[in-house]
Amino acid sequence: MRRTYKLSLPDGRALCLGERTLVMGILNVTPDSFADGGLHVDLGHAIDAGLAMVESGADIIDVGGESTRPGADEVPADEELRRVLPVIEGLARQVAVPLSIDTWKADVARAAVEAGAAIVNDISGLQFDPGLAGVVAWTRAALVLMHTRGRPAVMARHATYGDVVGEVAAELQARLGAAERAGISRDAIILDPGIGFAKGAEHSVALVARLDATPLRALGRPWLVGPSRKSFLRAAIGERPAEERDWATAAAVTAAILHGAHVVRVHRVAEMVQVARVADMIRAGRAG
Ligand code: PMM
Repeated sequence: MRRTYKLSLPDGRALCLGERTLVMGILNVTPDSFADGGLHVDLGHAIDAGLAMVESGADIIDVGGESTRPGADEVPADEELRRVLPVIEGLARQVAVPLSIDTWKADVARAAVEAGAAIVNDISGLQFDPGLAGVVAWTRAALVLMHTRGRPAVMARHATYGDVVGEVAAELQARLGAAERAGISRDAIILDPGIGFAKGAEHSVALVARLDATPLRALGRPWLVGPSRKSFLRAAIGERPAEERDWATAAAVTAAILHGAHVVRVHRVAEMVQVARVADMIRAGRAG
């Protein structure tokens, strides 16, 4: 059995993690994200895409206004807010599922939570902006604490590990400690191994394959895994554009669930909801 967790959200709701896998739909409102760049830059289009994800069975919508693809440039907070806030405000009025804000910036997180986001999805693991932890603690938002090393522009050069599972576990343990010292409740935190972030393909593969290994399991928190359309998939399927990696994503999502992921972050929600339901069924070992 996968461990179950109850995650309290700032609006009094709670997310149940572990009974079935939750599907987080990716809504990037950036002109340059690597996997769906430019798709949702228009406001009406972005909100419609979010509504369609909910219709397709998304449990969480993750709104992001800065690309984190390897080597990407940083976006100033005011530009990031200009992109994400109208989308969060619009969706918060129309959908019941929790919204998350994919940002590492304190100012963006604060405004997004005030506008209706319930989860702060921080790819930096509270490392890039010293103000972010305080915002999460103060707003009582849930937090996705992801493993990475260095900013996206330079992270590739930090992808050196002796024991990737042990090192990622130790570094996440340190980030958990920092979060708690800043006043964030441990019960509000979801961990993420950071697929593709300061990782070579072999590291991403090892983390999915060994998500249930003792050092990671011992951290005692639920897991979000984000393999969708990522470049490590090319190690198995060869060079293909990101939009042609959805079957490969389905395999990685299945593997992540069988190894204990509680939440999967994906582009193709309708398809991956089906994938998650079948993987959950097989994991449970009984039909239905
Ligand atoms: N990957 C990306 C962006 N945000 N957040 C979390 N928690 N985990 C991830 O793996 C992750 C993320 C990059 O992918 P995208 O450009 O397709 O959103």
